[in-house]
Amino acid sequence: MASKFNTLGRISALAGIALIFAVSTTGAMAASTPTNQWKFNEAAAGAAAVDSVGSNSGTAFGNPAPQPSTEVAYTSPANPGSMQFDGQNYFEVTNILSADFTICAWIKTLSTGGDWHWIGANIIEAEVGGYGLDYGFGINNEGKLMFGNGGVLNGGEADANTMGNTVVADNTWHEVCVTRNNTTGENILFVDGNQDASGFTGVGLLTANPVARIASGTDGAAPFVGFIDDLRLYTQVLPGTEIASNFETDEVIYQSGVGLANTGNDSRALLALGGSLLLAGAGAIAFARFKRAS
Ligand SMILES: [Ca+2]
Ligand SMILES: [Ca+2]
Repeated sequence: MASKFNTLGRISALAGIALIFAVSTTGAMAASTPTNQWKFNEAAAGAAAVDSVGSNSGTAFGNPAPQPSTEVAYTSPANPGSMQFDGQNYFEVTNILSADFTICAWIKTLSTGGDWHWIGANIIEAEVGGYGLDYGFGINNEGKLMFGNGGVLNGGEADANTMGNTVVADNTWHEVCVTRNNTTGENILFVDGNQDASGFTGVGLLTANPVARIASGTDGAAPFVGFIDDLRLYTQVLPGTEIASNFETDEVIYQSGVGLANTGNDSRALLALGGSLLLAGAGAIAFARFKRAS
C-alpha cells in the first residue's frame, strides 16, 4: 500500500514539476486578467502602489504613510508583501469601475464600520456625498462584508447595500470579493472562495467620483486598520467558479509549503493543478490537506 502510494506520489510529483515548468515557459493563462492589480510589494513607505497590470498606480496619503509589510496571506514568491494601514492613511487611484465589475482582495483586520456603504471600514470606495452613482466595498457594523452603491432611487432611498453573513473582521487573512452586474443590479459577496451573500442594489454607471480610495473613504468612512494585499479590479463579473478556483490556488500554495518558482505571472489554475500534483507526491498528509473540508 505504502510503496504503491509512493510510486504514484513520485509520478505525481514529476507531473507537477513538469506542469509548473510548462507554465513558466509558456505563460498559459486560464484565469481572467484584472484591469488593475496592486500587489503591494513596495519596499518604501510613501512610494506609489504599483499597478502590475495597468497604469493606475496609487498615490500614498497620510502621515505616516501606509507601511509595507512582509505579513502576507500565503507563500507566493510573486506577491511577497502587503500594505499595512493605520486608519488615517490610504491610497488614491483613478476610479475605473462603472458598469459590470469584480473587486477582490486579501485583507486582515479587526476594523468594523457602519451600516451604509459610505461609512464602512472600506477596502475601496468611490463615494460622493448625497445622491450619486457611487460605491463602497468594505466591512459593516457587524464585521461582515458590505457592498453598496448610490443612485438607486428605490423605496425613497438613494442608496442600497448588500450585507455579508460571515465575520471577516477577525484578524485572520481572508480573500474577499464582490461582483456587480449592471444589467440585473445584482451583486454577490464572496469570502475565501465561497459565496457569502447576494442582493440587488440597482443599475447605473458608478462614475460619480473619478477617484477611488483604498483603505479609506471620503464621506465619513470608518477607519480601516490592518492589512490589504493583492487588490484586483476586473471590469467583468467573474463567475463564482473562477473566484473559488483562485482561492483554492492560493490556499494550496500556502498549505503545501512548496516554494514555487516565480514565473513572472500568476497562471492560477495551472499552478493549482501543479501544486496539487506536488502535494500528492509529498504523501498522505499533504494529500489530506488538499482535500478541503466544505
Ligand atoms: Ca503582495
Ligand atoms: Ca453617496
